[in-house]
Amino acid sequence: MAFKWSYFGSVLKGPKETLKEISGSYLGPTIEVNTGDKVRIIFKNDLPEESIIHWHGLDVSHKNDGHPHNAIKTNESYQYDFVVENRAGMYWYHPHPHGRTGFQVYQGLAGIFIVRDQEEKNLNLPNEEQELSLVLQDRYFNDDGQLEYRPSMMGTFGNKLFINGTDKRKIKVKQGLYRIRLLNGCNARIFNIAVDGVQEIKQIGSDGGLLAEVNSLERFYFAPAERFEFLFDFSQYSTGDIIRVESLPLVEGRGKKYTILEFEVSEDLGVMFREPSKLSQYSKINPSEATNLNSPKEFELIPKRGTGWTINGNGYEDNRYENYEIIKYGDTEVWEFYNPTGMPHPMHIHGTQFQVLNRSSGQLKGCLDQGWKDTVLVMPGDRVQVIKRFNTFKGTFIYHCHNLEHEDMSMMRNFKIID
Ligand SMILES: [Cu+2]
Repeated sequence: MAFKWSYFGSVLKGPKETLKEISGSYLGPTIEVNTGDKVRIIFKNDLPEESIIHWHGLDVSHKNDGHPHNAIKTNESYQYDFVVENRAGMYWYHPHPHGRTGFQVYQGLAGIFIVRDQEEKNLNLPNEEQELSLVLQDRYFNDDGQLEYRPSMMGTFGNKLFINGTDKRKIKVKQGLYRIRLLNGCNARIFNIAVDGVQEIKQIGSDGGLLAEVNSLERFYFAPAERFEFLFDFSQYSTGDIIRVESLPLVEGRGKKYTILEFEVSEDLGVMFREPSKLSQYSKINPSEATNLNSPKEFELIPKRGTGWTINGNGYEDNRYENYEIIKYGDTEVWEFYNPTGMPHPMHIHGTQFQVLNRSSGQLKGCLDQGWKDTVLVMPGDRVQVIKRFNTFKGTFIYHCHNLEHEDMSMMRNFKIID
């Protein structure tokens, strides 16, 4: 495949199942750990330019977060040491050097990071062969079949879809219940996902792991960096049946639907699993816990001539914060993202997972607002309030648009957690 760059890994110490290669894929190895595990990762940069790795969704200290400030040069190494504090879920890793994230991810740099815990194990969800983790990405290939990076104010969009870093978009499944995790690993593409002929998609998890109970959806917007987990029962189908996961037009009547991937039902019977009635301990953050419930911090997502995309008119500057970007350690705050532009912006905040309090366009719009989140889609015209605890690590972190071209065009800022 015409991809240039990839993460390669090997286990130096510990269980060798911690790393799993995806066969034929340009993605890095899938990393799988348990909550509470102590992890040491040595990143050696063999690229011809600066880079650093961000562990997307993991709650780690500044030093371990892949802040652009910590990017290393060619041939240099960077050591990460952290304890996995997150609950079970699908997280991921990708580069984060300022101005080059979009390009580097596009070249093939990304991988899945799975966390497991005891609570999840007790549920006996479909596992082994009946658990799928799928990364959706698009790439543009020109007439000569060469990968081409074409960034613009809109982002970059491909003419070819990849599932888990391969062009195999038909997946053979057994007749049984499956747990399917999706990650939108595209630079800029937002899907409007539906499953052909299915009225109720049974969501069980989000960015930060399992929900409290099954959430039924007919369709949903799926933005870069978001994760979505659902249960799907293939035993209701017959051998040879094809089930299509599709993307509908983002705006009804504008554009055509297209197939993202297909499941082909084989004659094999899968292991019997039951859908649990209760999923996970999940408690909503009480809004009254916030120090600023009545005066949320507002973040306006706007373009600016000469800068590109900004947050409140400010582009990214290393080691710069506005007053409102300084947070007292231990506080819980409400942040409001306001999007007066015509483009959607998936906003990602590093550090702890947050919860979506409300959005002005209403809950029925089909955005993934359930559960613990690290990325929230802010649709054109929308005001979205999220509530977040800043109670784990002090130091400097970033928040940004996860349309990677927007991020590289400066739609990123620091926030600092202080005593
Ligand atoms: Cu954006």
